[in-house]
Amino acid sequence: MTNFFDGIAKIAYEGADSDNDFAFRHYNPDEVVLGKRMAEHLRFAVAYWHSFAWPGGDPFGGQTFERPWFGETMDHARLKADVAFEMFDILGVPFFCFHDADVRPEGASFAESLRNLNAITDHFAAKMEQSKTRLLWGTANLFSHRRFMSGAATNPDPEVFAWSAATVKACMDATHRLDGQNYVLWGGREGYETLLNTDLSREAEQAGRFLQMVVDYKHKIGFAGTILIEPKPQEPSKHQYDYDVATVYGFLKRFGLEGEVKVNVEQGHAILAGHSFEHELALAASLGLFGSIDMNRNDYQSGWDTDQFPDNVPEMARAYYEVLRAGGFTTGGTNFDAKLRRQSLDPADLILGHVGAMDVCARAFKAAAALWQDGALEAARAARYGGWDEPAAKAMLAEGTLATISARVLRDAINPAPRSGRQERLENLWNRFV
Ligand code: XUL
Ligand code: CO
Repeated sequence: MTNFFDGIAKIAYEGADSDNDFAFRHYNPDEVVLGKRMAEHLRFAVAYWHSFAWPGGDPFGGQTFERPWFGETMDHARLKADVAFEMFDILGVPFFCFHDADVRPEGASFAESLRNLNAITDHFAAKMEQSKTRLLWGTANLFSHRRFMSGAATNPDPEVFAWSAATVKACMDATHRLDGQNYVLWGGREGYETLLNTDLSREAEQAGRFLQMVVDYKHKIGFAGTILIEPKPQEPSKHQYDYDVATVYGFLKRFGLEGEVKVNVEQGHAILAGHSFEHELALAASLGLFGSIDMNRNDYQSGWDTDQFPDNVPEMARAYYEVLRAGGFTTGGTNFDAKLRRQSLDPADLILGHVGAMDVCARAFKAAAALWQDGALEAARAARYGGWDEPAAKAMLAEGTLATISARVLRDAINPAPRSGRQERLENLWNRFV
């Protein structure tokens, strides 16, 4: 025991009327909803980087957090892991996620960094034998170190491409070793700052080739998890190539990878791209790309990636309704890619940020599940498209031409009568559940 969370006991479900800060009011992992335990529907994950590696800086000031594991030695890294697994246990979270750079000190050479990563992977493996927490996904940090300032796979320097490929191999090996459910690629620096120095065609070819290598390696080592791309439109780069779900789909099609790679959709990134979270989720599902979610919001006023814990039940309910329509998570889950506010110094803040987020998600999920079970919304949607079940409509779609359709419009004197979209009625229905 490290005693970092001194005196904080395991969080239990106490029901909506509890006045205990350190209790769940809505997240009851064992409650069965739609035939499955809530824990299995929601599949919560803690993000190692924000909770244990982020020092509390912002563009105007540095570190505010003081943690006994801040330091660049393996002893620090092991202490950090010990505290992390203590928090996973207090929260009862089934999963965690990490980047290489969150968990090990950077070495003086690639070989030393690799040795450090492998040693921490061993440490994680030993801890996971005593813990119920599993790995939702691993990933490589190809954006913080200055070597990646002009991109990783899309860098003009082939040596950075090589370094990035070797890094992703190491992170995939660690993820595979720890039986990760997914492997994520977020290309924070895969984009450009100015077109004046950028060759878009080359950079796209490099990114496509890189992803093909990732998919080949997955099959070579027999990694059974899902490869996920996490779209984001900008920040840190001015323009990022994985802008949104639609852009990622076009990229995957171009390189023949649409059957191999899915998406990890983040709430805050969806908003930065000018979409809603539910739009990105619905589109991912309709394109066969839905994989996992990062459930962290941005501040709607400041307009940048503030990575806050979710606090808005109606918004999260829209998201979980789309998750249910997509058939729920398979390898994916709900990762809190969220950090505390930099004034939230206390160990208790770290616990309470997650407790609140898990409760908001559970409450939203239950509302979405009740509406899904009720079926009225899906019935209304199906009725709206009911005309397409008629034989003539089916034939038109299957074998019609402009000429045959035109002949039928004239012959049958077709004259469509506009019908209400019933939006207000459906909004009222929605609000009866949320
Ligand atoms: C950055 C972001 C990352 C990815 C993993 O905005 O969301 O933390 O989730 O690299
Ligand atoms: Co994210």
